[in-house]
Amino acid sequence: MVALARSRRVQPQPAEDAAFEADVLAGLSATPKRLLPKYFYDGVGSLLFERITELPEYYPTRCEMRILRDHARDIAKLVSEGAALVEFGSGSSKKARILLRALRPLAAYVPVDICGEMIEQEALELRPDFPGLKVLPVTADITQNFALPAPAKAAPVRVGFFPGSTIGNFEPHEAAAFLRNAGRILGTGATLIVGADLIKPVEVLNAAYNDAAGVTAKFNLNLLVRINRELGGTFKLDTFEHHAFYNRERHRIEMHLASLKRQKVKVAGEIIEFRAGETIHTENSYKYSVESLGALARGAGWQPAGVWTDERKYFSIQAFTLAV
Ligand code: AVJ
Repeated sequence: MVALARSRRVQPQPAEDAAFEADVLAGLSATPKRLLPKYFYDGVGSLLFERITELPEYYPTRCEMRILRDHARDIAKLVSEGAALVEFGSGSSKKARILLRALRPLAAYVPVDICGEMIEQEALELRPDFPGLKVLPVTADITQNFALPAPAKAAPVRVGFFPGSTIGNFEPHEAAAFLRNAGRILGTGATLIVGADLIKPVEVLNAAYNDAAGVTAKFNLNLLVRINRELGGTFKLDTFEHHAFYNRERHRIEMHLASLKRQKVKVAGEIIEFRAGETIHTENSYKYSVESLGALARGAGWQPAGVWTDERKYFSIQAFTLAV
């Protein structure tokens, strides 16, 4: 379990601060207003997301863990001895642990995450459990280019691991760009193991993003808390409401923060005006089919190499190899 006491304050880099401010101001000045979901994951946001994964309505994490446990041996066959495992957006590394237990000895495990606090802590907890494994965390935005640590570069082959359906946060064209970029980072002979949430009955989807305990609402609203703290924002939390719904045409869950009244809010010295009912679009969570993700990956230079799903076909783990 992730304890609140565990989170330390780490000063964000000035460059990250500047990017956050610029992205927030651009998003709140746009029509319709929007914010990028990657900014959910400050220390508090990462802990709230951990709580989401334990909610009864939120099936993706449990399904993915089940698939990993049931098929770890099969999946491990795609990772040769001495390979480097690079995890994109690793968060708590809970899923990597399952995979790591099934894998042959690796050159290194490289968790990459935007939340430095989280992965440094996870690395500390992982090392004693996997003695002999080089755990080399990289704090980076996975949508940007980043350098791999030397032992991962020197390995004969690199395997990407992108669990959690984080790929669903990207627009389809961005997902394709991400997959192409991952191919560049991982290099010749690479394998990529991706977790993707599947299209399913709308009631199941809507419940997963509108939990009874209100944790998803808190997670969504935490973005405003973060803006208030880091950018001198004046958002009044009780004047915004969590909205989440499945958009059938676009196969995605949309999350919004709706202003309950007409109001003005100050952010980083700028005044942002809201109409009553106007929303900030904070997240898309795209749902795929095995075929639609396969087509996207093929277009980005990857060849389908394996698919595993749970019994209800709620979630999928899909493997690809880099086409030469
Ligand atoms: C981490 C992007 C996979 O889309 O289900 C959970 C984030 N947002 N509840 C998802 C999220 C609201 C999650 N991903």
